[in-house]
Amino acid sequence: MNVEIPNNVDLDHDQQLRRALATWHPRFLQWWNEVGPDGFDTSTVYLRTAISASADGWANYAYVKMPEYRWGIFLAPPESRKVGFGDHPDADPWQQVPGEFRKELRRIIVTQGDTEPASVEQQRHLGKTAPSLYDLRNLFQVNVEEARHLWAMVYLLHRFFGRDGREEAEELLTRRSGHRDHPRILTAFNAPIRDWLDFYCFAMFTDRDGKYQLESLSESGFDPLSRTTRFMLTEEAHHMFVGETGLQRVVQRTADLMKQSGRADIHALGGIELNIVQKYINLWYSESLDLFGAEDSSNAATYFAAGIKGRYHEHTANMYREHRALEGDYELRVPGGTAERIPLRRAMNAVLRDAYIQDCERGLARWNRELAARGLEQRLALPHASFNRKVGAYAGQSCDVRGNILAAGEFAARRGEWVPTGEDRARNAELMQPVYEPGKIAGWIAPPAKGINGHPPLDFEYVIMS
Ligand code: BYC
Repeated sequence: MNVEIPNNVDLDHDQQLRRALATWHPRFLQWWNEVGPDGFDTSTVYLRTAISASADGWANYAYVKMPEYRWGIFLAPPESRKVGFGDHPDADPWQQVPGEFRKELRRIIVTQGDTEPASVEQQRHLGKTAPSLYDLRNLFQVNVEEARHLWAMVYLLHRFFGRDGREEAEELLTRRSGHRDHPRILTAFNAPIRDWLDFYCFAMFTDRDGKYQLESLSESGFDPLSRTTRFMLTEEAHHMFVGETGLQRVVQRTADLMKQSGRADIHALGGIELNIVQKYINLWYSESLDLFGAEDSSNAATYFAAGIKGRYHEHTANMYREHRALEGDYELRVPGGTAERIPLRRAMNAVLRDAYIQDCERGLARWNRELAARGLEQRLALPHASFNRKVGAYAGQSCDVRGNILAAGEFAARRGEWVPTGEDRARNAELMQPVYEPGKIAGWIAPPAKGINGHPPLDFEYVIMS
């Protein structure tokens, strides 16, 4: 195995891939140094590194300086399967890119790849305000793994797309989140992540879009894409855990302070008020719904027909009656409009998004249990799917969080009721002072229930500053 780049793609014997990576790898490190986590290059972090794709190989814990992290290339083990859906469900999966789908596959891989470095850029400054060493370490774990996911997509581009793949791999290091002239491809990856509530919401809602997109790509007839994304999903689970439990801990602390004081305005007591938590949820959930694309999408129909991108658990569960999706349609209700019927194949983005919404609702129910357990009446909720949308059937409509259509100008005037204002952010910034001492945690969040890899949740040096 190549010691510098752990892999299970026989890198040592793939001269073409090694040559492509020899140019790209130093450029990647330069990118990491320029826009990766700010200020912690010399710190030692207790990180998990994937060194093989076997059950015991992908979770190796050790102290590592982040720039020395060994980003690797891993594919999940091959499986005996057929394409399984679309126009040619009985075909064998493709080991090379079929010429007729080259453009589509490249576009999907580039779009997926673009989100990974974008998220690292978005989270660049968070280390300076971490509530505990446990949280700081989790942030860095997420960052190095997103960067590894970039490697995974770059592997596909280098290995299967020749010269234009190499050019796309370069571009992935050139675009920048939020940049006016060279932004990242999808909107949510250009939105700033300013504080830790943004981060937990991003990991809960935006990473969860990642889960559903990766799940649908793991069904792909292009076998290397399927195997690459299957391995990425093993890492992705931790990112969503960070988001879901992070928000849960915020809600726990807020609920404790509300119960103790008998009031909702607990900022002066050091907590984040529940209505502010709700606004962050409104913002990141609606941004993340946009990531599924339009409900009625000819691109999605093409991907499905070709066998490039399936539905959630197309193969692995008994979720669908049949796998061609040529019959039936999807009913879309738009506020103020009549129900629209979309032929099923064109509605694949909406079908995937519905599975995602159900998953998000599960998270909400979990946080609400924290409120109920303390005898509080308030509840958190997901906004209506029409709220704050810029992509798809709801784009261009102004709706409130319940889906009521607003008069012209009303959305702009009342925006601050629903999404964080500058004042809300300033109040969070007051609370979010860094806590870097083992055994300690900031006052606005409850301690984690468990530590990492059997270590104590707080009383452990997850990051050693230097
Ligand atoms: N922003 O038919 P439409 C993750 C464009 S997250 C800007 O509606 P389609 C992660 C679209 O490109 C998962 N533009 O959409 C999470 C198209 O442009 P053209 C990332 C958008 O193509 C956290 C036009 O609008 N993975 O991994 O069916 C941390 C009409 O397109 C947006 C993927 O997304 C938008 N939101 O579906 C780290 C998987 N939405 O053709 C990582 C790969 C649409 O008119 N991507 N447009 O120029 C795809 O499968 C699809 O491209 C999409 C959109 C699901 C994104």
